[in-house]
Amino acid sequence: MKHSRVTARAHTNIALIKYWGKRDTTLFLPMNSSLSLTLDEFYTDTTVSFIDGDQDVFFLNGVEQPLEECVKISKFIELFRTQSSIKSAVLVESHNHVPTAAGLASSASAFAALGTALNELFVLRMDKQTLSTFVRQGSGSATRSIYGGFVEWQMGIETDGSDSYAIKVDDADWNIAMLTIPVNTRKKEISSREGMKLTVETSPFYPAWVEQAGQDIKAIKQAINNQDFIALGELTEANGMKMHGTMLGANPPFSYWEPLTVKVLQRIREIRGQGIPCYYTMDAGPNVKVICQADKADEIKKLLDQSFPDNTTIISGVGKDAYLLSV
Ligand code: 2P0
Repeated sequence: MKHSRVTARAHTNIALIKYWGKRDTTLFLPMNSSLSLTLDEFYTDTTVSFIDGDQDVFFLNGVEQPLEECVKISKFIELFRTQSSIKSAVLVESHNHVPTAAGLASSASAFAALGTALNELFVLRMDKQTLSTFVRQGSGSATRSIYGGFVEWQMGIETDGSDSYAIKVDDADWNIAMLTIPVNTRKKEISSREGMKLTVETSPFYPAWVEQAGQDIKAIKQAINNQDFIALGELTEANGMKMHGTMLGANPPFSYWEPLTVKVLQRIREIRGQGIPCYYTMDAGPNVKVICQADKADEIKKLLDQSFPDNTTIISGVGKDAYLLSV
């Protein structure tokens, strides 16, 4: 049945083994496989509907977006239109549900929600794995937001991207939580897309990153299989730091770190030293995420809020698969 209006929700995800670098910038094919945790606290709701005319229209949080944003979205919608007999223009209305100033507004939940909604609107009914290959072409990290829990984005080896998709590794229903410590929520100067490109092209550390990421993903899947939280945390922390190390080797060198980032990392190591397991990771920005056991999350948040009262820590549980809210 053809629907005239569809709404979908997708949650954001934080990589424990990072995606950093593309082998194909058009198809968004990564240089390495990555693995993430989907978070229930941060998500995007997107409504799509057919409209008259030949121009797609895009509203984000109630504000009509400028042409360059619409062009990106239109390119993505085109992937679905070409698969369907329906050729209509689409109105996209997206709402990001991210706690104020958390700095986590994410292309991952955005493209996963939009793709999930378009899959239904254009009556394509692709399975989740296939949908993840479409969503990937909006933003790489969105591939993983199709599923909840621990999710692997398998890099694949084909040149057409058909085997570069997400799979669910585990429901992460064994006492897992993640904390976010917002350090600075300004828009970053170097986008992750530019940052990873510069790193691939100029950092002599990059080949070592690819090799290490390959080893880390095998080891973390073993840790998840064993429900070994300590191994999971240690691998997460080490992998994130290796990714940030590649950027210092780029030409010109760059870093997303700020002075407060270093203080937060130090404090987390201290808390761990007191016997509470917790491990940090960072993405293309100065904010810190901490993986911990869910029953310790309140205690760690209390300690962090005491040390950083202006940077309130946000606790998140495990998010579920992207889904249709209404059709
Ligand atoms: C990740 N990041 O695995 C890594 C770690 C940031 C650091 O995926 O160019 O917005 O749209 O594919 O997905 C952020 O990069 O980049 C990202 P594109 P994306 O989560």
